[in-house]
Amino acid sequence: MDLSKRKFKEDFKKMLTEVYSMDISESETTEQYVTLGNLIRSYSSKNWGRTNQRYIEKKKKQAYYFSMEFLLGRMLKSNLLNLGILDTVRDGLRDLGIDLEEIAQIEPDPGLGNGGLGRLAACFIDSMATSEIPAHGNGIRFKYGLFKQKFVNGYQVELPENWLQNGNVWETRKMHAAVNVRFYGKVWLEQTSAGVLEPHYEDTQEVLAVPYDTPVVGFNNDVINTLRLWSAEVPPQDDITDYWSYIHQRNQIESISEVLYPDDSNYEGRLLRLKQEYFFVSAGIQSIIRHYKKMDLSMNHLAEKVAIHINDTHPALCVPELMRILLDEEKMDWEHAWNVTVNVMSYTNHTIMSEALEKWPIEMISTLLPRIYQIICEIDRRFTMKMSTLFEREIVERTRIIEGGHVKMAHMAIIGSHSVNGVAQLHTTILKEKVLHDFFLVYPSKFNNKTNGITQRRWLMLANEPLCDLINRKIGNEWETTPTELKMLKAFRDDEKTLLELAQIKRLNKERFAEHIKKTMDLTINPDAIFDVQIKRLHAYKRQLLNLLHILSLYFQLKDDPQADIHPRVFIFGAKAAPSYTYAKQIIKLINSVADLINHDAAIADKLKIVFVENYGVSLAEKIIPAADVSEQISLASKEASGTSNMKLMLNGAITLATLDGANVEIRDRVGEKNIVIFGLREDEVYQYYHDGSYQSRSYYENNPVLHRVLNGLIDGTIPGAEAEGRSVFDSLVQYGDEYFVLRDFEAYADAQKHIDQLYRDTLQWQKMALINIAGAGVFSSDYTVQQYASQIWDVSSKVRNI
Ligand code: T68
Repeated sequence: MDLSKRKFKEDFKKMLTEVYSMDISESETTEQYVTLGNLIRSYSSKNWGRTNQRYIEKKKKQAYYFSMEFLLGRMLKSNLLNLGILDTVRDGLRDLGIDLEEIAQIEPDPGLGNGGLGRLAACFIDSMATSEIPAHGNGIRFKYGLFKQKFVNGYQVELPENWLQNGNVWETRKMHAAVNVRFYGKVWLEQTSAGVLEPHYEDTQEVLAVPYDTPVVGFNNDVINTLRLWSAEVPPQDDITDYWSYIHQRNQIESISEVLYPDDSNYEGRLLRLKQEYFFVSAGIQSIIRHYKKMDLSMNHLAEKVAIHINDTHPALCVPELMRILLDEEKMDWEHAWNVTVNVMSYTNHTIMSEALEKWPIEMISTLLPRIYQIICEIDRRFTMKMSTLFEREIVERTRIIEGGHVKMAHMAIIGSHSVNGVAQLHTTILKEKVLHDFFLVYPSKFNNKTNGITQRRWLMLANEPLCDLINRKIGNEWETTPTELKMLKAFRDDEKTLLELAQIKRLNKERFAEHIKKTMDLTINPDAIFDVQIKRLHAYKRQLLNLLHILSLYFQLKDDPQADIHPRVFIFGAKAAPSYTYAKQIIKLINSVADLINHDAAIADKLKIVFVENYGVSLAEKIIPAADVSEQISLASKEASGTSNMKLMLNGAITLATLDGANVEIRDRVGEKNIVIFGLREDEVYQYYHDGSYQSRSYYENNPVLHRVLNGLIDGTIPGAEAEGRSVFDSLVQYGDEYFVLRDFEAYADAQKHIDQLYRDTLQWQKMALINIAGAGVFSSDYTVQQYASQIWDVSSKVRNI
């Protein structure tokens, strides 16, 4: 948008007076933040309305991304950037004596997601608006986001994340668009005079779903899409007969949108979770149908105007819910309704971990959602009937929805969708060949890959302005809208001046991060050290333990030989563990105890430091990633569906140290083997071990002296304060089979780390690798990813930019 600095300053002062009756000298940061937020909203409101109007007038097909999680991060600067007024506003505020950075820090970081899956949804909505794709987000307005993590004596403690406490400037409550969602009760079908079956309900519980809309601003293109998040409320009642039972009922209803479940990979079979899933699915679909009806088109054509995306299985009830509406409310016959539903729906799988696969007990679904359960039974009946004529009985039994007393959500999503995708090439291959092989036999053409992506706006333009400026000076700014243009940087791969500038910027970012750590943790870290970063949820398969065992081996090496030739390192961790995941919490405690030991050992001094940041989330990631030299992507091959921090770190010039897992494989293909450090078991070797059952972790403990010493260190009192955790981890690795092959990969990992140490010593060589990584990161822009979803899955228009 066009905005002069003069106009901005006037508007800002006027808004401050309107909202708070204050002038600038009286105002504090909080008021300035709210004022600026309101001003941005007023600037965008016209284009928000216009975008919607355009979609309606042109009867555009629209896509709806249904996701339990949207891990948005702060929105102030991202909105300013996308509106094209970041610099004007920063300058204008400076004139008024206000620091934009300070205001930006006031914004709570809406943590409405656990990790990669939720953050992906946030990158996607940003990219959809930017790519001019008529597509919106649909989710839950959780009152409490992912818990706030504190360390007490090195243990993770969870505190509620009350992000809405001081209001939310970005959202608008849309009472007129509220809908009713029905739970419980009895249902029976009666034939009408016209001969159709009509459901009748008794004793149901009605929940009012109230939408809160947030604008999703496209980058420099006047497009503003919508993120619609639903809140659960009690429907208005004019006769409250029993006050206390009303209060009880209200609490029960409001609890539906109260808190995000903090389990990122373990399925939580709780009733409240099932309620959450149906709640936002039903509300979202009802609202889409309401909108569609305004176009006055037959329901048979729904799939020409609407695409619904099921992000993981959490919204899989979309399938029976749309069927319910088409059958019961629109009076369509089964075949037509099913045909429409399958054409509307598409599904993304994000994991191969079996413990994450949702399956709900029949008892629970049939009690909570009796009509939905009837429909699921009928989908299952028709599926098994049809497939029995085409495939062996075992395949049908293994693929059906209802089995062993449970409703399998992934099966429902696959059967009810026309597209099923994995999130990286390797992941999709594993789905087709292993995890979902039966379904691949049944529906080969449904399967496709869409490798994840990240938005370069948040993860480079906002997080790393110095690097961004350098890139613009070297190659211009076309990459901002066509990220593959970053490849132009390769022309500077041997240009010493550029490489030294790159080194200088990294150094500056490391200094800034070191200052932050000094301030927040009172820990001094040396910017000349290698900043080695592992930031992701704490999970055994991600193998933070492998990292820790290697750190211990360096520690012992330095204790034996203080002169050992090891380049100084700062190992940076950021990770939350699911509150019920005991083993992950033990690993956190162990890392913190090792940090205590090493960071306070005067003999080690600056050579090794461990920084485990508390409460890792989007805002901290924005600080850590630009300062990273090494990107740890060390999951057991086959287990990490894609990973996305790998892409963010590479874009910021970190060198990837990785197994060939998830999108690491594609990163290697992009940058070439010389510009990444790969180690460890390959996916086929892992499967071979599963097949022949020959892995004996104990033999690695017994035969590798370094590993022997390190593992003994866990149980011989070397690490004060973590005796129980050390023992538990030791046992899991040595006694109980080492499920994720940590000991098997240790030696290869230690060698790879040595290689990193050597490479880092040659600054020019290292920066050349960094430059090639930045230059190769463009393909991993989520702009491209969503453009592929738009054209290959949703069949909606987009502005495609030269993939
Ligand atoms: C992640 N999954 C994958 N799940 O682990 C990661 N799960 O490889 C991938 O890059 C990313 O998705 C995006 O595709 C998750 O983040 C969850 O957070 C989650 C949340 C609730 C229940 C299950």
